[in-house]
Amino acid sequence: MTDQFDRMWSELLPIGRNEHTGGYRRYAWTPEDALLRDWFAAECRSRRLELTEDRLGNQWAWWGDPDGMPGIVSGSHLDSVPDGGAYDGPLGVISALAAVDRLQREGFRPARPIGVVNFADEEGARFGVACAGSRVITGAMSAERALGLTDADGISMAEAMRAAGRAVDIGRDPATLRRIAGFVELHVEQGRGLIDRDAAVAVGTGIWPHGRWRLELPGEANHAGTTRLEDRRDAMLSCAVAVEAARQSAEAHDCVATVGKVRVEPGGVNAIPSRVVCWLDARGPDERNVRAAVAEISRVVNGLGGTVGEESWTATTSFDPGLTGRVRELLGGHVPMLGTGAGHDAGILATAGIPATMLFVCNPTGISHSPREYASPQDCHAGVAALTTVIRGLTG
Ligand code: HGY
Ligand code: MN
Ligand code: MN
Ligand code: MN
Repeated sequence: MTDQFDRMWSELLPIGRNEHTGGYRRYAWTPEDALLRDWFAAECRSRRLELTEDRLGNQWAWWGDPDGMPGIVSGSHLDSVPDGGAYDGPLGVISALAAVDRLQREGFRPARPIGVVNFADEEGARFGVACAGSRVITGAMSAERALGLTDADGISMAEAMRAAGRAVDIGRDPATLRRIAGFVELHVEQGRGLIDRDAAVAVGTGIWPHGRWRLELPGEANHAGTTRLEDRRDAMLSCAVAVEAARQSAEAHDCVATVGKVRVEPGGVNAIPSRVVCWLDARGPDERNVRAAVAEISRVVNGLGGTVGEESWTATTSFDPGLTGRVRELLGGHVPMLGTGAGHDAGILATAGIPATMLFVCNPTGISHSPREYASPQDCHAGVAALTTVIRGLTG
């Protein structure tokens, strides 16, 4: 193997891994994140890539000077969802580094800079908003809002970054975007798109519109044993009604809705819930349908005396047709094209007008955001070979 994929993979595997479930807990600005960042920095230094970190903690490593001429960037993220899989994010970062290995070993001399990026906080598992790193550098979210996001313990992103030794600067740093002529993110496929096709790699066409909403359901704290049913105002029952409404509206509007995170107050086994906060994730091929479904769910929540707050929204993303077509051509013109319901930093960059596209690597389980997520070594290496071909073609 003319790259160090297997070594990098084996080094990353244990970081943040839960030995019992096999899943990962790699949240932004935690000790696990610090290990991952240090690992990435050492890998970049060993390849003589010029490493910089921007004010939201996105790590950029450059082969060549992007201030002389904007470059082609690849990479992804190293953070995870709670008990997430091993491939979601890290496969894209390691594949980009392995592609650099292959190009450096063949004596390739790029005509434009090549960048590798580790985006900060892509999953939003700790602070609640996905793709925080790419949203801030593209202006999709203000640095003030991002740095003010708090985790379940009330710690803000700014405090967490300071605790991780970062000087928190909310000033503008427009330089980052100017350095990117194109972005190609390799990612494990998070659905069944490639399973039914005899292909290891697909090219991305775009990302469904998707958003996150915070639902608050009120109730009245009371004793679980002495309060008659007719006297109860149980916030958890309201939450259950809201979740069922989400399922029905999603079905009625050809989209998907998930409530995967719930906070019950006061949280005692023998205390009737006085308040439930939960987060709705809704997505689908058609924006109007997603909006209609969320509007219906909101009416149910409001009818229960609750509130609905939009936390993030990403409109339909179509990857740059020129770049996508060129990538497909470089791969021989016949690899499958796939849209996805999963959000990615490539989608945030594309929304900001940066030419971006994706490569997906087959996941035979069709499962992601789970320890069961998987990609075979053969398909992972096919992904590196494809990414190497693409980067060589775009920078030669
Ligand atoms: O939520 C998503 O679709 C992505 O994994 N952040
Ligand atoms: Mn993910
Ligand atoms: Mn991801
Ligand atoms: Mn309707």
